[in-house]
Amino acid sequence: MKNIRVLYLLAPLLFPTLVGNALAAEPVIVVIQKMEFQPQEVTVKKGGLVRWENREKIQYHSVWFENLGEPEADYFFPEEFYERRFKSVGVFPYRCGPHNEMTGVVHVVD
Ligand SMILES: [Cu+2]
Repeated sequence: MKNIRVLYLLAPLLFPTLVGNALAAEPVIVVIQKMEFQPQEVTVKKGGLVRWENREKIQYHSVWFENLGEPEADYFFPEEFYERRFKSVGVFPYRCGPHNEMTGVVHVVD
């Protein structure tokens, strides 16, 4: 958990995609609860921000865009969240690293 907190502090330096939230519309929220992404599919405009909020009681999860060839994403815990900005149009499936059956899709449109 400590590592995740440090990551959030450093995130604007490490991940430019997380910068500039204040300039964008409200993020689209995906709730993580009962081992599911809710809703399972969301659509955002190009440049839009998606925020995954962990609302479990004790269970950690991740949001891993495995199909993009990225390394497995960090876990985040109840009351923590993960954000990602989508800069290109497309269909982006993802899953939870530790729970194969938890899947979702982000559609990015012009
Ligand atoms: Cu999970």
